Amino acid sequence: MSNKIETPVPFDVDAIRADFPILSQEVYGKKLVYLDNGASAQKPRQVIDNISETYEIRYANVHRGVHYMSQTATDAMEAAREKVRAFINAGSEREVIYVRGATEGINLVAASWGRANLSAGDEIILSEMEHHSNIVPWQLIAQQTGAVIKVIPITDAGELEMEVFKGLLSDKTKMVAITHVSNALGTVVPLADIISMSHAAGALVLVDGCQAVPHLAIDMQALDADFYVFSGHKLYGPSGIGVLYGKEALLDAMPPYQGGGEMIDTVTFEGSTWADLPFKFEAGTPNIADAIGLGAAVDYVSAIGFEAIGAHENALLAYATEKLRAINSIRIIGEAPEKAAILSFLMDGVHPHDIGTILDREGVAVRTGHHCAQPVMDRYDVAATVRASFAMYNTFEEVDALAASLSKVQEIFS
Ligand code: C6P
Repeated sequence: MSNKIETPVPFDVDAIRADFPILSQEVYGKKLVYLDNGASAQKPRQVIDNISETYEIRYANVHRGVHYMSQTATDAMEAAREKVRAFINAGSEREVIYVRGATEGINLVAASWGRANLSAGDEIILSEMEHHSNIVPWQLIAQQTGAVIKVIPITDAGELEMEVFKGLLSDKTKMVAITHVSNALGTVVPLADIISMSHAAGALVLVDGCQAVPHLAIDMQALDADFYVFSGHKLYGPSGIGVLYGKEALLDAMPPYQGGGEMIDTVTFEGSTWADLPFKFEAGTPNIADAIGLGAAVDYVSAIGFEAIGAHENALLAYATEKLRAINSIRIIGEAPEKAAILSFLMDGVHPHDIGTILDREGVAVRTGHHCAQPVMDRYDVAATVRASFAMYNTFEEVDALAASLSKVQEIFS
């Protein structure tokens, strides 16, 4: 058992676990140890109930009907938007666009802002630690506009080479698109510096906040990012719903991304005019129940608070790092001083997929592979890693279970 590390603030992890029905399951006759939260987090009863309640008592299409049920659903969806606004401290609900997830949010900005603002020779700066979702949409728009992509390299420890970044910035730089927390390494990037340096060079900044929002408090007005995206499903909310935050003046000036119902003001065959924000970017019937469910997830996380969540997860990460370092065949990939809840590693002579399969039989769910971050794998000259990613409901005993299962893998292969 653990040589007891404690979360340094009062934190009732058992009470939290009791909210998540799936966590009490057994797999292959073993207690489920769910350490794949970076891929998707489990849902508390409060979110699950909220989604079924929507279909039971407040469901109809939104923003269209004069009837009671449509107005009730519309009110609930817009109340959830206000919860999200408060959660990220955006200045206005007009800056909170519902999208399918981070991927769609980045595609929206790359396509809409990019088509209107990029031309041949303009530069987009990305980093070597980006998820494919924050690479490919920029490659697509670069191909269409003749813009050029530049890449910030990373150090052996998994930090951004900030001096190189400084050198890459110029009056050609139009966009810096950067992750807040790396999904493959866990690195928390120095966002405040990146944003102020980019703005000083006249560039905009899009932040991929997918792996940050479940772990860190974020404040759009303090951060001053131009765009920020995240997915609901990593924040204990439903899948199929996410958020694009954008500064109002920028969103106002951008052309629509998709056309259809909801996003128009008037339509004739001669031409159409657009609805106001945020609806200009929400074409078609939205994901109503999941948008409302995202509001329930935001309520859930906010009630616990990031001080407590961060303290617990950081203690788990420190404990897990120490435990894995003690297994001599393990090499941790990503050892930046600022990390959030993610531990990627390799074991000498054992393929990550074999590790993942053996761990699975022990009830321990981890992700193995390139984590949709192939440039990170190339940087460390590996094909794949094993990744344990923690959530607020994980325990020190679960870290012990991970370490014990890894010792078993080592024995099997030695
Ligand atoms: N990363 C992981 O296991 P979507 O699929 O749109 O909800 O999120 C995409 C995405 C974008 N940026 C980062 C930093 C991410 O981590 C992810 C999703 C998952 O790491 C699934 S590949």
